Amino acid sequence: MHTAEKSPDVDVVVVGAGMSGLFAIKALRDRGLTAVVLEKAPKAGGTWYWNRYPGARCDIPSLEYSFGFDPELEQEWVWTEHFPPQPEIEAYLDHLAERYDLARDIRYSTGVTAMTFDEPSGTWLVETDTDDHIRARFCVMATGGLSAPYTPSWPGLDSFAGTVVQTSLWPEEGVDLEGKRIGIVGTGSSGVQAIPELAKLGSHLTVFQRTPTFTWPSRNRALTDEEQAAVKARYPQLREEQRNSFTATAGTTGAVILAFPTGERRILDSTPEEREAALAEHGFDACRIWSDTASNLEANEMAVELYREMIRRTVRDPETAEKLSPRGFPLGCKRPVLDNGYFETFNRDDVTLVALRDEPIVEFTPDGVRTSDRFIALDVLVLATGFDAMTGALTRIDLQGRDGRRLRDDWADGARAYLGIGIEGYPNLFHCVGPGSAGVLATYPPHIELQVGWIVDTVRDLVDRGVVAFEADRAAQDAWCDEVARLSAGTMYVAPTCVSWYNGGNIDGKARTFPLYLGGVPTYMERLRQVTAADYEGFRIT
Ligand code: N01
Repeated sequence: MHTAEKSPDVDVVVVGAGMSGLFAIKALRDRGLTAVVLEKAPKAGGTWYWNRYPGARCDIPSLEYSFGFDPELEQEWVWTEHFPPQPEIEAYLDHLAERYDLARDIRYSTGVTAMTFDEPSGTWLVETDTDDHIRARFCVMATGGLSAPYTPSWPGLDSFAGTVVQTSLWPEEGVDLEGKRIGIVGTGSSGVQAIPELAKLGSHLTVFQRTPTFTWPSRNRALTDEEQAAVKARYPQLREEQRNSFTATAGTTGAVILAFPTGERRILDSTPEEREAALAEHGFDACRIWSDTASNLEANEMAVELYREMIRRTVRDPETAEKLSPRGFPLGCKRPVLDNGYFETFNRDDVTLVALRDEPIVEFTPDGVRTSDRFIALDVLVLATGFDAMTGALTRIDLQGRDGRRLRDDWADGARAYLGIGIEGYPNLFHCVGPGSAGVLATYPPHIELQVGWIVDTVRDLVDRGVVAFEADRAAQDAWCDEVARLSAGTMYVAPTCVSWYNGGNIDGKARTFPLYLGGVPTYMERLRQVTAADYEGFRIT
């Protein structure tokens, strides 16, 4: 095709209409750019559309887990609970789409299958499963960090005659669980939230656990009118606090995201009496109040023992308590989990725990599952088995950059990106909260406003300047990846015994790297500002 025939249909294709995509489309439009959003789901919402399993809710306070770009919106929107339940966040995002008339630029039920960069014209051709071919000058990948579900395979799974459902692909019409024998695999955040609810709905619940979880009582509660009004009265300050906070949170919310220790006292110096007093005062949180657990594995193990003691005090059956107790990996290496009565659920007569390391799954049959020790009849199998996190949503697209390079090949040994935004070899492509940014270590809406705001401002500037290609420089990308690695060195996130979706260890065969920027949001944003001021230092402009 002649270059002239490759003139773009739009300035920007945005992939995904979750939080980042909705913000991006509004911001692009506000800056006078044309854009089309391609969204696989039949409606907006991203994570908060797909994850509609019983018990799904956010673990960041609702008044913080929201956008601050429109003072009227944040004043008018009413949250009902401290931690917002999924339906409420979905309704909030629906409202956003409607309030700013975003839907007119969104093509729903349209999954992106392939993207190819054409170097002479400096354009991307985006192809979809509905046979769209859209040519754009720039692409903004608002594909989410936890949006590519991971489905393990077991022998015979296809023969299982009951219902199989993934928490992250929960159907809008719901699943009939009433009185059913339910099995659930996975005890991360999704499993821990679903388990107490599934136990209430089914006639029996079997929990298949591979690795025990650190989870803390959420102490969720209804929001009173008074506390909501108090926050709304100081919203500008709260947003400022978020922008200036390491994790884009206000107050003490950051502890939820990082599980960093909050106290000043060393557990290594503590007496048994002090530790007992800590248990009496803080319960499960007693393991998080010491200063030395993030940097010293011996201290960390002492704190974990406090945690195990709390499980023993909560779960009546000693054998079940022991199976639920984390061992062999440090506290704080994974995303902390918040629960609503998780351990108490194992005191119910109609809930059974199967520890898969002692008793692995052998096969599924039409009627249920056979482990090494027994047969368990099931009507419904729920998979809370997590995600091919941070990279999966991009590598599942056939994404071809310059010179026919394919992203899934380039990232086979781990994601590499400059500033978590641009990728060498893939010009004119921007990634929202991608690998190399603070990403999931920050509260999404404020982080999105800052980082996606930077992307949109940059695109506006590049369009005004008639730039054909804007690409991360190899040396700058390498230096940034080194910086990301340097910041995580010595932390629990990269402890050899830590297996998590943060470091790719949750997926068989996936490269083990920790691609999150641990410098905090303010430092990250300062860096972006410096890059802009130095005429996009680290990017090559053609
Ligand atoms: O996924 P996970 P998730 N056989 O990867 C198990 C966010 N989130 O969806 O630990 C048996 O944490 C796996 O076992 P193991 C939040 O950031 C937030 O729960 O690998 N088991 C693990 O138990 C969170 O961190 C909220 O040994 C298998 C589970 O499946 C992130 O999403 C709510 C298995 C996966 O846990 C991901 O959470 C929900 C196999 N073959 C999610 N494969 C809130 O805001 C996997 N597992 C509250």
